[in-house]
Amino acid sequence: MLRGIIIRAVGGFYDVRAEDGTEYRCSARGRFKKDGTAIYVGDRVCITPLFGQEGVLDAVELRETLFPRPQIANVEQVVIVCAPQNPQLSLQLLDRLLVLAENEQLRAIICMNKEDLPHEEAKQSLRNLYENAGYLLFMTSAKFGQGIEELKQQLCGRISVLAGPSGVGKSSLLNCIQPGLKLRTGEISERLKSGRHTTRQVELLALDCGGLVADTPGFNQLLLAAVSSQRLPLCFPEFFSFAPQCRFNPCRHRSEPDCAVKKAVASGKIGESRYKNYLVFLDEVLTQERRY
Ligand SMILES: Nc1nc2c(ncn2[C@@H]2O[C@H](COP(=O)(O)OP(=O)(O)O)[C@@H](O)[C@H]2O)c(=O)[nH]1
Ligand SMILES: [Mg+2]
Ligand SMILES: [Zn+2]
Repeated sequence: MLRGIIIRAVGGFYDVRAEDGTEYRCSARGRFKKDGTAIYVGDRVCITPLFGQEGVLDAVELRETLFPRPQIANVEQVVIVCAPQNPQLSLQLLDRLLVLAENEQLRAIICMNKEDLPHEEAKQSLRNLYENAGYLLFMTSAKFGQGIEELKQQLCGRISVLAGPSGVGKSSLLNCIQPGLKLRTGEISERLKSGRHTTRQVELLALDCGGLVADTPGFNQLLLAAVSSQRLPLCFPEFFSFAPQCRFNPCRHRSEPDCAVKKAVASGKIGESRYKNYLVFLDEVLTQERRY
């Protein structure tokens, strides 16, 4: 018996990377199908090697987390990639991804790629908003190889997923971090793909420094479906130190009197765009809840 992690699912088979680094193509035991056991990329498993690089999946270990989109088990951190331009920086999309990560209690770090493009304004607002909220912020240029080592350090030994809009350079960054991956890059092919609704399989890529990372295709829309209105305020870490001073507990920080979070926004201690996006999301999740 060998322990390993499922890195890919292909046509009813599971590719498992064993602890010694060998990959095995495994079929699942019939009983998994019979008792309807869900098996995801990222699951830790036990396998029995057969001949060559083939094996049988014997057991699936208890899953710690399941990242919703794409579905990957046991992800520890989300690297949210953005760019100062091309595509234009969307703070709302960034906040949305941060909320999704926080809601799953995953570590989130932010990477502004395309540092070679004019970026002073974007960098300043990212610093003010997100370093204040306690997030690690990295500046990179996949084009010129800048900041790659620092970002790589964050990926080594962890299971991560790269998220962010199409065209910001996620695949390019991974190609820099791990030469030899040869991931397809380029906005045009990406757009065509999403236009044709081709689903790309998720895959965990192994890094030489240890650790696994999933590249994700772009998305058009990202709903906060799994987030409740009670949890939403807890997905904004910079609210934590103020919320206990609100008159109401729990407080939605919207129309409640004597709200310490609103006061902190007014005095500039909490970023205005963060708070504005919080209100947008609150509306969204309340509407969702009313529907059910
Ligand atoms: N100027 C600049 N262009 C980049 C950089 N990184 C990626 N690109 C380009 O941006 C486009 C999208 O890159 P890609 O890696 O496919 O983005 P993804 O959709 O996030 O995976 C490609 O044309 C890349 O060559 C960078 O650091 N600077
Ligand atoms: Mg890509
Ligand atoms: Zn409040």
